[in-house]
Order: sequence, then structure tokens, then C-alpha cells
Amino acid sequence: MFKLVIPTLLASTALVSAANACETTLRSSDTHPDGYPTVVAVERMGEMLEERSEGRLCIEVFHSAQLGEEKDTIEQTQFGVIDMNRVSLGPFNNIIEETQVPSLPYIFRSVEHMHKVMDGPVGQQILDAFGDHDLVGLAFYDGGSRSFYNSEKPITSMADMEGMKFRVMQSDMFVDMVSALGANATPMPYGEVYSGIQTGVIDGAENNWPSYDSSGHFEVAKYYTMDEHLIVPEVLVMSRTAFDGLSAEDQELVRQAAKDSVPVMRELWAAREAESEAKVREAGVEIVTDIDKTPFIEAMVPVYEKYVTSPVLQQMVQDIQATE
Ligand code: BDP
Repeated sequence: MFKLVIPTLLASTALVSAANACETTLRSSDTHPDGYPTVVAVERMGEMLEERSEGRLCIEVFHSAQLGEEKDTIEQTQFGVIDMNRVSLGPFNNIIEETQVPSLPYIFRSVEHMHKVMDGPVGQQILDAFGDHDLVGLAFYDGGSRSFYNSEKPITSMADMEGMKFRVMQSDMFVDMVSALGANATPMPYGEVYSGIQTGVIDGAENNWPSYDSSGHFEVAKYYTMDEHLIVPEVLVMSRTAFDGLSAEDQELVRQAAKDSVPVMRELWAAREAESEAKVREAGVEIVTDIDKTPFIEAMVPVYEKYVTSPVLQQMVQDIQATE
């Protein structure tokens, strides 16, 4: 009896002291569930940080939108209520104009092209832009390519989208993107999409394989068309207040650990994409793969004209297009 008690006590003491060892625990938000690549990548970053800071710095990830929907958590991160946030660039479009450029439909030729651009000077320019908005841009993560899905019918051409209602992220540019395709856009928080489709408030939405899978949207919207209109990266940001509260040495550790979490994320992402695609196929989703993207690409000209207006953004678009 006595022998059994001792190891239990020792084990729990060790746990308590490990938790107490962190002088600062950064609270990080994510809309995705536990185990999703973005969530795991930030957790890995936290492990690196804890080890490299010898326990001074830890990260606690609040997954599953526990801290709120993206638009709200972004504001809270700007106010310093939330320390870190992993979000799509989409909900930043209305606040930071540079984030519109990698969110433009069909701007990237492939995921490899996106990586090349975001790992280079244009990516750095975008990370720097967060600095003017009470945030620190730390790293970009993958978000695959996004395509339309709906509960009504297989979409085999742009004409099929006429008059249909699609949810988009809360970005004016995405509203215009859907309008340019002849459909109607409803911006709404991610967490409301499932019931929106179920109740018929919207006909569908658009997303990548892992989100289509983990959100359960495939259960209520079984027609998926691989038009791949967006390859919009995701971003990991930190609140300026939280960042400024760290020593220069710890700030550098945070920046480095964020960078080091990127290859981890990319590997997790690639595996999850394949897994999710297989899962939804298995579940009986009807997938249109042979869609002609040319009319979709041509329909985006007015969107580019409306949003790529300043010389800075025009230069960014040119730089992206010139990236091999
Ligand atoms: C997912 C992104 C997530 C967005 C969501 C959305 O990872 O950050 O909140 O799409 O559509 O792919 O809102």
C-alpha cells in the first residue's frame, strides 16, 4: 500500500513543478480542433520554446475556438488580451492591406509557388506590415487550396454557381470574388457555417480538405468542386504588448521557434490533406475534378482591379508573378 502511494506522489510533484517552471505562459488561439496541423505546430513551437528558454517561456494553445471566432480573437490579440493567434490571412484583409495580395484568387500557381513567395522578401514585407497594427508577424503556415462545396448540386462550370449562396471569410475581397463568379456571398464566422448550410441559410462555402473534413461540412454539403480559387496562407501572430513584455533574448527565441515550427507544420499539413481527402471520398462526397479554371481566372480581373490599387500592392503582385 505504502509502496504504491510513493510513486504517485512523486509523479504528481514532478508534474506540478514542470507546470510552475514557466515564468510566462503565452496563450495562443486557434479555431481548429485538437490534433489539427496548425494546433499541433504551435504546440511543438511551445515545446521548443520551453526547452530553449530553460522553462522561462511556454505556450498554451486554446484550440476549437475556445477564445472566440477569428475576427474577434484578432481584435483581442491587438488589444493584448490574447498573446498569440494562428489565423487565416483572410480575416486580416480588411485591416492590413498587404495581406490582400497573397489572398488574391489564383495569385499562386501552386503550393510550391506560395512557399517560395512567403519564404522570401514578399513574405517578409507582409510579416512586417503586422507591426503597424499592434501585432508581430511571426510565421506563415499552410492552408492548402480552397475550393467551393455545396449541398445542392455538382458544380461543373462557373454558370452552375449563378445565384447560389456561399459563405466566405469576413473579407470584402472574398465577397467581391464570389460576386464576380455570379454567386452571392455571405461573410460569416467559421463556427456558424455548419448550421448555416444545414438550415439552408447558405448553399455552401469554400475551404481546403482538412477544414472541410474537421468542421464536418462534408456531412451537410457533399458536392465539392476542385476549382482551387485560393491558396491563402495562414499566419501566426503575436500581440505587440506581449512581445514587448519579453527581453530581447526571449523575443529572439520566440521568433526562431516560430520559424522552426514551419517545416513541422508543412509536413503535418501534407499528411493531413491526403488523409482528409481520402476520408471525405470514403464518406461519399461527390468531387468534380475536371473543372475548366480558365473562366474562373478571367472572372477575377475586376477583383484585382478593385483591390490592387496602390503602387506597393501592384509591385507585390508583380514580384509574386515574377517568382519562379
Ligand atoms: C480554415 C482556416 C481557418 C479559417 C477557416 C475559415 O485554417 O483559419 O478560420 O478556414 O474558413 O481553412 O474561416
